[in-house]
Amino acid sequence: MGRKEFNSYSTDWKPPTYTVDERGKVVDGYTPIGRSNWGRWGEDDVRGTANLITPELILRAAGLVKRGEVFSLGLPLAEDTPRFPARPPAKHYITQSGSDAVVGSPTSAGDLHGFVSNDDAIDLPLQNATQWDGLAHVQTEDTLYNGWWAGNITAARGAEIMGIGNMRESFIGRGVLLDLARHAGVDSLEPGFVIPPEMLDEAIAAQGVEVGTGDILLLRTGYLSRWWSLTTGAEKEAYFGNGEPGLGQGSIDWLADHDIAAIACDTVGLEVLPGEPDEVRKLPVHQALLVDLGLTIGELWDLDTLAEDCAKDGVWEFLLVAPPMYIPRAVASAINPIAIK
Ligand code: UVW
Repeated sequence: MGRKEFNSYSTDWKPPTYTVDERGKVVDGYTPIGRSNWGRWGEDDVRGTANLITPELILRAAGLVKRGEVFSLGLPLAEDTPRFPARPPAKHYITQSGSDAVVGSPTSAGDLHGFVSNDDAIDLPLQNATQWDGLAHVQTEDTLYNGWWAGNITAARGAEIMGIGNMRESFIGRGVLLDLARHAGVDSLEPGFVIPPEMLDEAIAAQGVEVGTGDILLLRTGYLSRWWSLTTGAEKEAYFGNGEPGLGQGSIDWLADHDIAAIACDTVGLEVLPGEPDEVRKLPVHQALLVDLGLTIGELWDLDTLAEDCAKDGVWEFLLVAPPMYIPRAVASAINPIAIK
């Protein structure tokens, strides 16, 4: 970057050497450094591994519903909900209140005068609370998944390419939960703990479940359940600021090998924080999954109640219904994922 802070510049900055073609794709620029799904679903693809969920897989996932038991995996969209401290909390407010009518103030205009209703709104950072991070969330060397240029996303016009709205019919399929905290015999994996790929295999074997093509994989670390035991605001800020357990670079090939459609977890960032000492780039799991593999990431999913139920009946697979909101040019979406057993 040329700019460091106000009125201060780095002499290390170099202008880009790549060019951009007429479709908005980078030419002679970044290409994935490891496993890659670029081109797998065509040059124009903007959905990545969401393409793996076929109608046949959705039908099969629907067959997993045996008891009609429904689990909401979404955190409340409220000011005190767990969130990354650098992002402001959700702010919900009433825009029109029927209470005003009680004291005689009209709440509706024109023909509707006399009709009394309550309206509301919410200010919500889309990377907060339970969310999908869409494929436009992260760029590597000015490049997004499948070689799209980062210049397609601007503050003025949003994500003109690869907005989360492309996924509005996605992420309905077979969900598989791996309860890594339970498998390790702890309430919560420790901040900074790197989940090794062998641990994923061990949990799969211990739970007697399989993970394969088109699945939506959910990882429970126990991180959120510990958060609920904190009482003061300062404790909560410190908790989120002091790292979290998560995937390391060693799991990237595992995820690519298992050909999953999406991955979600109960932490803020899915990957281990602080990062590993030998990391090849910043937040390497984000860059590998979102940019190189086109694999959508879910964060801050509330998996505790579902995990309790799965431990009780020994069934760790279910129908998962988790499409993002249809916000055409957004890069992420808050969601209320639903698991049905
Ligand atoms: C972190 O905040 C670490 O990740 P994300 O931007 O995906 O929420």
